[in-house]
Amino acid sequence: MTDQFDLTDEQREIQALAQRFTADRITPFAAEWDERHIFPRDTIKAAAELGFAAIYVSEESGGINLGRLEAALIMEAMAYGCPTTSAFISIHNMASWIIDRYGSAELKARYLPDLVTMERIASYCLTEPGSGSDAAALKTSARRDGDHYVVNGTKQFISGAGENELYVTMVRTGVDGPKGISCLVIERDMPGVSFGANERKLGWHAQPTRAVTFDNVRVPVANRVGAEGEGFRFAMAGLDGGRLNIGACSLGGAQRCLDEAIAYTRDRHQFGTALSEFQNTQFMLADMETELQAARCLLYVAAAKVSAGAPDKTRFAAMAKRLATDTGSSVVDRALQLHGGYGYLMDYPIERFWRDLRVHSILEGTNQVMRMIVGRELVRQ
Ligand code: FAD
Ligand code: 2MC
Repeated sequence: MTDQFDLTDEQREIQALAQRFTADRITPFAAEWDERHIFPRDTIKAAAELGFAAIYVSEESGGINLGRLEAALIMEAMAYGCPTTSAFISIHNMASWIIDRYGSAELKARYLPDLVTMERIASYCLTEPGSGSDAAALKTSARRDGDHYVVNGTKQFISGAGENELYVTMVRTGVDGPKGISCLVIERDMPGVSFGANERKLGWHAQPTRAVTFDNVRVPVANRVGAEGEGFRFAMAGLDGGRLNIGACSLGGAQRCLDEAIAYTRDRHQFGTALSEFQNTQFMLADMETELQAARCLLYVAAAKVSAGAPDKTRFAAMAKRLATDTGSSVVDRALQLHGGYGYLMDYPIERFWRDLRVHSILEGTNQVMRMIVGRELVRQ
């Protein structure tokens, strides 16, 4: 029985590799990236050298072709240093996987070599100003004109926008609703592509978020991923994995804050004793550890289901994302409380994780949407 619930040797190796990378290249610098709003492109590119830009891209396309559990382990490890950077790399993985999984041989040959090395980085563009949770209501239009589509519309809240070279974009080519949506790879330098101002955010300071506007952008038909009308399904399938990764980013960030809280409460004395000797402290730490382990177990099961293509994979990914992100934020909040006033200061890392993890309950589908996915499947006849 134990074997079934343990990581394999190979999984432990990949986890250790990601942990070493994080300790060397992320953790020492993350506070400065946050404070000075630095986008660490060199570090992100160094992650690509380890294969982390194409974790579940096939080997024939240059990826390392691992499963979703391995991806979660990598994201969790990197989020221990910087959830923002880890999540950024996750989004690139999601966009690259969509091209590898559903794109034509020609499209893959054109883009994947640069994506796996992160010579070029990809954004994922679904959200619009008028359609967030109701993603299938998107309006960005792609009208066919010979060998091209003419794309018009605006995407909102796009991670990496302006910096990234490629935009895996859901557009409307047909009827209203999900069946009229297609997926196009749009290049930053195509005429008519422009970007809004970098959003001023509560967290995720180490990466830009901007609106992307398409004004009569002529995109070759050859840049369409799959057939017309399949884009929404690709977008959702991508998010099955993305949601696991975002959950893993919350777990990694929360684990860091739990470790910081244990160290801090052993060190800090009040009323003549270490804070860690108070039963209240031990009970809080015990609950944080228990809840984190429970969320991690569900996330790893969900990851195994997405890898295996299980029929209930989407429901499990939604449950795991909901639980891991809510639990992660709650653990970080309690870690902050255990630091007292010092937890509120930028001299300690907790407040950064508190801000960075907050958005994980909102993006890649709000946690209300996660409940919708689970709930409606439960009551479906
Ligand atoms: P809304 O959909 O307007 O929701 C507002 C509130 O209403 C939420 O609490 C929601 O849960 C609730 N609600 C909505 N419908 C229902 C319902 N039926 N039942 C109950 N409650 C409901 N998008 C991309 O495509 N690509 C990106 O790279 C990207 N990066 C992002 C980065 C950041 C920092 C942020 C903040 C967002 C990013 N997003 C991105 C967008 C993100 O996915 C959306 O913000 C999210 O899906 C919610 O959409 P919305 O903001 O329009 O909120
Ligand atoms: N995999 C494959 N196909 C899927 C799927 C999945 N996980 N989920 C849905 N589909 C298919 C579904 O089978 C259906 O096709 P068919 O009619 O052929 O069976 C089609 O897609 C439409 O699905 P629904 O009927 O479920 O669509 P609906 O409009 O009712 O709701 C909902 C979909 C609410 C789940 C979806 O709009 C959603 O996930 N909203 C949240 C948006 C979101 O997550 N945005 C994240 C943006 S990215 C981001 O934030 C980043 C930081 C990158």
